Amino acid sequence: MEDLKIKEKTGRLIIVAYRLPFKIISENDQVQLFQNSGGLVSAVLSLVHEQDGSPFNSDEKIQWVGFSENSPEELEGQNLANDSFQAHPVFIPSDVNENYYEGFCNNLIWPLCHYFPSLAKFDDAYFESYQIANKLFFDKVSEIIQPDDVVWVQDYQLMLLPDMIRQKFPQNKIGFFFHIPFPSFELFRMLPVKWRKSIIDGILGADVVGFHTNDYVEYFLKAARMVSGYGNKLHYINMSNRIVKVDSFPISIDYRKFNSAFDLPDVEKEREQVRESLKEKIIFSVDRLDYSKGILHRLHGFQRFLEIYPDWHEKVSFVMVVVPSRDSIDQYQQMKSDIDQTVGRINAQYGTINWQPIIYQYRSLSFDELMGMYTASDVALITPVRDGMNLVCKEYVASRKDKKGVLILSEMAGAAAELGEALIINPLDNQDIADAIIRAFEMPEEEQTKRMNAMQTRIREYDVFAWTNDFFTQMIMLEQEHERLRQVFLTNKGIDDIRKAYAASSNRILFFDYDGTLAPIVPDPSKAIVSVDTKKLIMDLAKRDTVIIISGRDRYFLHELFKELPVHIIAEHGALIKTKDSEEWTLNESYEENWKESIRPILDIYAKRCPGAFVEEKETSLAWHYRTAEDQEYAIRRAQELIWQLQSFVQPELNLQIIDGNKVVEVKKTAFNKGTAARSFVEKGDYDFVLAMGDDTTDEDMFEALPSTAYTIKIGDDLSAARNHIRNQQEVFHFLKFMISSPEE
Ligand code: GDG
Repeated sequence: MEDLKIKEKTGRLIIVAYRLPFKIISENDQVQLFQNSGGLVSAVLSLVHEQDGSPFNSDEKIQWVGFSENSPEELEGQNLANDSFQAHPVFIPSDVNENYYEGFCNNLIWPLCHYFPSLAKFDDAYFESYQIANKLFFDKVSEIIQPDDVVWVQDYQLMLLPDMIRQKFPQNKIGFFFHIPFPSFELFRMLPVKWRKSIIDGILGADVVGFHTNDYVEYFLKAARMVSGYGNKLHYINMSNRIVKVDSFPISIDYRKFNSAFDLPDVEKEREQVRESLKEKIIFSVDRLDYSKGILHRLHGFQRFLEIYPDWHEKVSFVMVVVPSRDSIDQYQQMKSDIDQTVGRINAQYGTINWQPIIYQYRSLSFDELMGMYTASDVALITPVRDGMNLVCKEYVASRKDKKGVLILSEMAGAAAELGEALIINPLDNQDIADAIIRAFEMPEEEQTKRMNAMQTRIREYDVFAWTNDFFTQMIMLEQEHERLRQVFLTNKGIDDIRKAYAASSNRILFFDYDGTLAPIVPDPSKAIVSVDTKKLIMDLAKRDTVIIISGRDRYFLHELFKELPVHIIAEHGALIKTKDSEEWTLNESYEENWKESIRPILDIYAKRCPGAFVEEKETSLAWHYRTAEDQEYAIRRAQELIWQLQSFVQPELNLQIIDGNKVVEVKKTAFNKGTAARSFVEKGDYDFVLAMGDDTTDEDMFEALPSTAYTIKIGDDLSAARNHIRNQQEVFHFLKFMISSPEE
């Protein structure tokens, strides 16, 4: 792990989140900061101060940029700091904040991301304010940022910020974490075109983008592809001059804090009080007032339980705490009144003089009260209809030092992916909830302990500290990957060194890609013809060296162009090979037929729907070309959809590779590529000089596969595994001409 850390720990950590983690109270011209004890706060504290090998300068305070409800006048001239944090308040005029926070964030993004599109309100003024507010956060970051600082932007209130920072401070490392579900594309596409593009491009300003689960990652990758045309390779998006890592980092809690609180005297007292005053079995739930939390669904499930299990009447208390939140918004007020009525109805229907089935509290609990309830309850009933992660269920599990109690958890919570030993329910299914309650009540203690143990181990091992560490480790690894792929343009000295090495060697092998390397990229692929001069140069080279033309083109095209030259030809990305002394083409032995008929119809449909695009059937691959499409923007979108469909629906056992090429989507067998083909040539001879030049993504296989002593040269400035870059195709000729000229010395 140590070698993954940043060498010079000079940077500070800047957190940007909607809220500052303090209450700022000003009295008699003096301000005091009251720090919240949220998970993120303790996690970042430990990251900077406590752990060995922290990537940050531990002498520096953590800089926290966030909205302040105080006025600038109130805070003027005050140093807003405590031992660990330096606060940087952002002041947002109330009219802007209303359209930004209550409007765009809570009336649009929140319902859309929680699959309540009918509650989403679309208003131009919302987006305008969202842009203005993100810019206000940016202005504050600009004021304080220093060259080595790492910025970590939090959540859906600040989706435009990473790119704003990237544009002005390209060298700083930026992370972004999204705390709520990222929705499927069907929902995301409901956002107006301009808004959704700003959001995707905004988030992709970060180096590492984190979500809670793999599903959210997948949905985001699809949105990035469909909205902005950015393809991904596994978890990476290549933005040409940098890579973005998009991955899941399931947020967690401070396990030890919750586990050890079990023995705190005040918690014990709370627990005993609860136990004494309530019935034999206690069910507990706590959440903010929100339609995503499934509060009404929970009540309906509990009602079903009471209905079908009368034996349990008067033996169970359901303590339901709802914490006030956003209750200035109409929908929340309406929901609050629905909850009040439903609780009243159930209590009236089933309650007796001695028994109130639901004890409903609309308030927040102190930490001790919360812990008292967690540790006194037989069941935690957590039923969100959608929840990014849900920390309450993790806290419940962690707090059970006695290893008793049963967690009933909705399958729609991100946490369900990690907590498989909970009783997993569908919150929309009342019967499912009722069945789970009875199962929990009847569960033997040994089984409770077994399940708790398994879940506790998982949460203990991946607690909130591991979460932050994981995120920053990915940032550091990405930096190393960038270092590896960094563009190093050949200098005059570099070119001269290659010339000298060329002159000093006697057995040389040279690989040249065709389109974009030997020939320019032109709109009509059939007109991409190598110039007479370049051809003559290749002839000169081929007289003394082993020269290989390595291309995705078909064999007929390449043969026609190079037939009179003594060169080897590799066609169709390594599938077909013709050596210079032979007239025969040999098919790569790994090639298998009979996969095309299942793929061709898909490509044909996409070609029919996109005027100007066409399907080319090569011997060993199928290609969907869109360079000739009439409407390029439309064709790019279609190409991305096609890639997505092929990736999602093509069975893995077909072993097909989908290549997002230059205005072409190509499908071929995975068993071979330019890398395997090039290596087979190099291994056959004892070469003392190896050179490979290419511009395309498929040339990366070749750069990766050749020995580390090879001179690998990428045409253009996209990130590449090649050792060096030259700027454009025109320079290839001059470079080669110079390489073979004799050194002066
Ligand atoms: C968002 C996402 C994601 C609640 N009531 C009291 C109280 N709490 C504390 C809990 C817990 C936190 O608030 C709630 O966290 P959740 O994760 O359950 O839910 P959201 O607020 O919606 O959070 C969510 C999270 O961000 C993190 O990424 O998991 O999916 O929606 O820590 O303990 N604490 C006290 N008294 C209360 O009355 N002391």
